[in-house]
Amino acid sequence: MQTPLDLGKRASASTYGPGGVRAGKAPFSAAPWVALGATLALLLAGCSDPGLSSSMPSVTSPITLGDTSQVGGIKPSDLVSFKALPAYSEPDWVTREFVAKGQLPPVSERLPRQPLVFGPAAMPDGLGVYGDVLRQVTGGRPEGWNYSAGQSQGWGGVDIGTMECLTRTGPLFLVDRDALEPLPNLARAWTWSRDGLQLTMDLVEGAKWSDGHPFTSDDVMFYWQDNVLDPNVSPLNGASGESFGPGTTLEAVGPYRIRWTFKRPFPRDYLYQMGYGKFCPGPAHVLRPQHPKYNQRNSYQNYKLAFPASRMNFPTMGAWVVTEYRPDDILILRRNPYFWKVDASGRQLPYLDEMQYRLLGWNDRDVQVIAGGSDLANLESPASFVEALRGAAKPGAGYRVAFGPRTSAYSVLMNLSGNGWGEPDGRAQALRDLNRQQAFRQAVSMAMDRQSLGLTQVGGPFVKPYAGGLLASSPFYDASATRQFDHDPRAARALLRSVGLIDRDGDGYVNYPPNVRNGENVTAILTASPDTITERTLAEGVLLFARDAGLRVVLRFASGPQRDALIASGQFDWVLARHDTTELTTVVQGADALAPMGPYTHKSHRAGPNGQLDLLAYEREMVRLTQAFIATDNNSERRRLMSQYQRVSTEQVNTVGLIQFPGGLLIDKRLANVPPRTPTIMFNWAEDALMRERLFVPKARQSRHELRPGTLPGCFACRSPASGGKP
Ligand code: BQZ
Repeated sequence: MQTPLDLGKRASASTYGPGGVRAGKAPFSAAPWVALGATLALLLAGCSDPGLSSSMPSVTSPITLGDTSQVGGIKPSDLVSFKALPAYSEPDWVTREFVAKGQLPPVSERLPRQPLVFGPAAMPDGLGVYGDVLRQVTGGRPEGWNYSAGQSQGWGGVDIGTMECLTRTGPLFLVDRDALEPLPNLARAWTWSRDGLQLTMDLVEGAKWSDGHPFTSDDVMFYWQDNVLDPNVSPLNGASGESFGPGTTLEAVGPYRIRWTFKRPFPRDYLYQMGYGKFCPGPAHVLRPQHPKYNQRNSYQNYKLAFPASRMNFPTMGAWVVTEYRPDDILILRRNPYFWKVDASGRQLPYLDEMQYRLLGWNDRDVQVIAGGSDLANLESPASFVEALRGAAKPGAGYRVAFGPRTSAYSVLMNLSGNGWGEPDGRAQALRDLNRQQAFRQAVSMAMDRQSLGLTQVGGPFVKPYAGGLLASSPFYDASATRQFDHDPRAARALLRSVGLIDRDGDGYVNYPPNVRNGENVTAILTASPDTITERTLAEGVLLFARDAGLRVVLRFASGPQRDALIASGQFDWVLARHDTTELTTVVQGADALAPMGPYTHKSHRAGPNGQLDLLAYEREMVRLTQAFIATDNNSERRRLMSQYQRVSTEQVNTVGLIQFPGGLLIDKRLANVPPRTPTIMFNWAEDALMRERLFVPKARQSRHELRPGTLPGCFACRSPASGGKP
């Protein structure tokens, strides 16, 4: 699909590759896209699928892209519970080729005393059958398997398929709002002490890693003490001691019991932090021997890099294990023979024997499903919606499109640190001083034409303006408390003038006052990812609309890990940020990201070299409101607090919201048990919300896409016959 901005024309002399810098000149028109809406209704007809059983809701009205209220209503215990079942089973080929040949103990011995059992509410298409493969694509690349020390497995849901955490939040979009609490997972049950200062958690007794080694509290304590609390180690997804509250302690009170002690009573919000991505322990029996505390020959860098992506069969607690990796080509994962979850009939999960990840670009994810080369993709780039719908509407199309609630968004984050975070040079410091002025932030917001920014992506009802703050789909959203700054370049210029910014040299851009930076042009560098069309066109749009208000914006494109590093180290003026966390929708999960709660916790405002966090007055108010929200369970009080939060954050333009839209899923029609209206991102990414271990393909529809049928992961540390001698 051709982006409206047609970069070719303008990009001649001044363009550099990713990370390069470019200044924009010509204005653009959005009109051609408006007419697109009408054709959409036709295209949406292609979203339902007669093939699956009648209980599978067809996506007939994806246009109702409203809040999340329709989704949910299920009791947590109807989704998952822990109990012993009369009998267990596994795929016949596992029994025949492995158990019968003494290469594996019987399934009943591989499962815990009381495995996790998925209830009927988790099976919209009923109990599944074994077989087939789930093919996906990721634009990331595996760095290695030491998640505890910060290595990514390539994102795109790879780690969500291999890592298991104490609690689980992804499927919470299905849960009754009044019963909302993270689901039990590796922590199968928990009890609070009377005063709420202690939380005792029971782990799944008898669960094992995919190499058969027992999972115990030792794995939990190694992750906590020697990774989360070790200042030399930064687990992936940013877990730190602060994530669970200052002064919080954790102890093992038995091989299957742990106890938290907190400084404030009943901090239930930490149960969300114990889900994906902050408390997913790794295999201590493999990691500890490489940790410098236990192996003096190793540095912390050695420890981090001790398990490169080229090493196969790294032990997991997840449904699948990585058994093959061809760089820049493919990751193959095979079913974990020790997976500790079953369906209500005692069938050990997963149903799908293999998962494949093609290693391509982020834009290839939906393209590959449309082309029949992949089975599942998050449709998170509005610029691809039309093509995806057009493809699905074709007779005999192999996939369908399922839109979820409007939980995706983009905004511009401004670096609000005035005291040196990211070691700004003179130019950057002058810009930070402007970022810290309300009138300047409001001027930037008024400069943005959100309607047109939306239309550059896709026409029709999908994309809505986003004012910043909580997303409209949030149960805590209060429209009356949301200050919208509509597009008004003239008023924006007036606000810039009110802070002394006028175009003194007639080049169309406003200048600093003569005593600041010798009165040079104000220049803001906008850091954005080049990975998707959506991010590239939005960045261009911000540049052009800012220019219309007289503000010079320069684009700096930086990809995935590089961009994440620039942001984490504070080396940015402005960042085009995709909303890929949970706090602005769910609020209850990740609430501590709503404001700069600690010196090193917030995405766009951290402490300077002196360790001091120079909060603005409104930020202090947002911190106070967030603390009050976290400290109360009273829902009406929580709604009142979030209404105040919304008023402050949008009035102050804490972030410059741009667009909000529903994410979707592209799903191969042969896949069953896909919950209706699965959000692309809400309590976690769709790859978790979907509970992929219970997806299945009816026998009659099973494909021949499996690459390694009849094989199981080998063991990691030894050369065993089971893996045909492969390590
Ligand atoms: C989903 C997600 C699963 C990370 C990543 C990626 C990294 C960021 C972010 C998303 C990808 C997909 O997001 O875009 O749809 O599959 O993986 O983990 O953008 O570069 O660092 O925060 O979650």
